[in-house]
Amino acid sequence: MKKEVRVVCPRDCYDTCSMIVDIVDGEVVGAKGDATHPVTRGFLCPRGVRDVDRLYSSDRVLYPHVRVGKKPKGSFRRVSWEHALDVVVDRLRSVIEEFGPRSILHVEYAGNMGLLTWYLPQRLWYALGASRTDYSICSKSGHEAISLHYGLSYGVLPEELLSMKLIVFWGFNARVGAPHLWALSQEARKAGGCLVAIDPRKSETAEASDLWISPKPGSDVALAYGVMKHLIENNLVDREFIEKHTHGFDRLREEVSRWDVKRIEDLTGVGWSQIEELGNLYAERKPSATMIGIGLQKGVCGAEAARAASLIPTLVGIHRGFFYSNSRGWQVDTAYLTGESLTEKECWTVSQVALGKLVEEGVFKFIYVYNSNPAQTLPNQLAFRRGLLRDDVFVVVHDTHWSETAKLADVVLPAPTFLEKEDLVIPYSHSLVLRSEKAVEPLGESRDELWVMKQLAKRLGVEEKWVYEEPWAAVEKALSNAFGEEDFFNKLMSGEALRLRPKPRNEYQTPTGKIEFCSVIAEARGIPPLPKQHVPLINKRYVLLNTATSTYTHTQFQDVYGPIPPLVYINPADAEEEGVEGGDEVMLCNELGCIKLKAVVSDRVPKGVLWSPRQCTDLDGVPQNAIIPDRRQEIGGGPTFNSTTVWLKRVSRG
Ligand SMILES: Nc1nc2c(c(=O)[nH]1)N[C@H]1C(S)=C(S)[C@@H](COP(=O)(O)OP(=O)(O)OC[C@H]3O[C@@H](n4cnc5c(=O)[nH]c(N)nc54)[C@H](O)[C@@H]3O)O[C@H]1N2
Ligand SMILES: Nc1nc2c(c(=O)[nH]1)N[C@H]1C(S)=C(S)[C@@H](COP(=O)(O)OP(=O)(O)OC[C@H]3O[C@@H](n4cnc5c(=O)[nH]c(N)nc54)[C@H](O)[C@@H]3O)O[C@H]1N2
Ligand code: SF4
Ligand SMILES: [Mo]
Repeated sequence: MKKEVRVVCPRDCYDTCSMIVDIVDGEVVGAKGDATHPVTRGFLCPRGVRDVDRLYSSDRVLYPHVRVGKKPKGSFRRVSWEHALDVVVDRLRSVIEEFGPRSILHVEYAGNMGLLTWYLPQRLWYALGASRTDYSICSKSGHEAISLHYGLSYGVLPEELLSMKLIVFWGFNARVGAPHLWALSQEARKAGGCLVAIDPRKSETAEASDLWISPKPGSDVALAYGVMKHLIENNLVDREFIEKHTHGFDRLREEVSRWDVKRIEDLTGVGWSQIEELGNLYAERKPSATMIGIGLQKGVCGAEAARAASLIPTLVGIHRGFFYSNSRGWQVDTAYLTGESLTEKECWTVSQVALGKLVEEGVFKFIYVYNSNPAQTLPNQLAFRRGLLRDDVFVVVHDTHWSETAKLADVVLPAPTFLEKEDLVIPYSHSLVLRSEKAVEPLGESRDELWVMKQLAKRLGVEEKWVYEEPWAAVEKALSNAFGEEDFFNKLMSGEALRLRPKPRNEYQTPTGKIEFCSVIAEARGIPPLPKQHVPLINKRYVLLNTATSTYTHTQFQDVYGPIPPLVYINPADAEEEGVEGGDEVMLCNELGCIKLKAVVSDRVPKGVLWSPRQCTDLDGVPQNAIIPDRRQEIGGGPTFNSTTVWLKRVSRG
């Protein structure tokens, strides 16, 4: 028997596609993009089309397992759910008794962005008063930086790209990371729009854009000031708009006047004529969209770059003429879903970026991980792993697959993938929400996150009623303001696609109610009120950029496409200086250690810059994140992956 089921791809991805999944005799045989969805437009990325292989992959965790023997050696033994839950609950009880709930840490992220998978299952941990992370690993710094000037960080909606005359991808490799936003921008281009990419390396997006600007890594604030200087000093700004909707223009003008052309050119490595060209495009081509990449803000000066870029469209008179992520523009009560606003207990929040050291020190005695693979994705990775391997630290992982973290755990629990459960996903770019149906029954003995949470809660005797709330009732409450429609819930349940109600584009949640070039809140907090250029990175060492590739979502899909290639790209001039040829094995080293990769000599990276697929494992099995420092940004505490500096040494001829 054949049927089609509509599922929403819940991966941490800008596009949140609607998928049509083909099922024959109860088995998924394929998936295609929903042609009726205005952003999915009938196609899926290389990951989406192979989700069926990930569903039936031999890497699936299908049964509960407990470790036999000491970590890191030892093996896993399949056990019943009863037994696994008893083991977990016994340990939870004894840890709470001896060390208190603060020594329990739950670590989760966006492996599946579904409300029933990611958010609601946290209620148990909030009821216990366990510790949590600050979710700083990805986009937080950029959100907070842009919010300093705009109140909230929401902006352009993807479908508006179709009518843009100019689209600037700023540290945003959309062709790889957001293929549907990229496809929409291609339509804009066909209609006469111009595409610009600002990226130190010739990314897939840069090579397919009309103009590629290649600043030195971490110099984007200087570049943005250059563009603003050109606009202000040549009277290309929208005076009336500035007068009416902004605060602090004089301070910006003063700052800009301190930036001379030579200093900008030196810092950025970009010629003034190219900066003028970009400025003129902004002045002439309206409307425009400045697409600020999450990648842009993952550096020491990342949040500063994001806020600087966001100010340019304001100068030319566009309300929120940028896109970063619209997640903070929706009215979804996530604190209700997670239980954060329901608990009376104080829950300690620790840095996700700098988690490694705390775990290494044994601060947490019980760590529960789901929906994330931190033993591959967190910086200062070796410290994190040493922590997981401590005798006095008990680690439980609930995952769909045998992730690196699962392999280091004491108990591993099987989770169904998004194809085996129903859910609701709130996108972070577009506004369309539709229920994701269950395509097939859970494989093996996999049980969903809510089931596990309730089992644990019952056994622990947790009394808070909200831990046991009917899931869809909780979702209905959390979304009561999200759509601005009375009957939204029944409509969603019957399969209708609804649009989230975006906040008005010309509303600014700042102290002055205006766009603040000079941020009042920043000033009060002792943060520079205007974007600040930090000292750029280029010195005697290389800067190692590490970003997404099209066949993997972070560490996922290695069971489908093979290991993330352990490669490093090096500019031909640097290769010559270092005596490196393509195929050679090279060491990248810094204070944290070394990783060994295969060299690719390529002018896709400029001199002084290296690039490697992010989160790969090196030729000796060492994770890339072993050499990525856990330095946090001042604004938002975000990561600095793209500010990793290394020296390079050839070890053997390929
Ligand atoms: N295929 C795929 N897509 C994904 C993901 C995935 O794993 N795989 N992950 C999703 C997630 S969680 C995220 S956070 C996003 C990330 O998606 P993006 O925001 O596109 O981020 P990255 O791919 O990290 O980097 C984007 C670009 O920034 C450039 N860059 C690095 N440093 C600088 C700098 O200092 N200045 C400038 N101007 N550019 C710089 C890099 O060279 C890179 O080409 O992608 C999402 N989409
Ligand atoms: N070197 C380097 N490291 C980085 C970055 C970088 O640029 N460079 N980027 C960072 C960024 S932006 C991000 S967002 C993080 C992402 O870091 P992680 O969230 O750790 O990323 P994933 O590897 O996608 O891990 C998701 C896990 O969730 C599991 N999973 C998927 N669906 C489900 C489900 O329905 N239920 C359960 N229980 N589990 C599920 C998957 O099998 C997988 O093991 O990585 C960060 N790490
Ligand atoms: S990973 Fe992103 S682009 Fe790929 S199918 Fe899912 S939502 Fe679409
Ligand atoms: Mo991310």
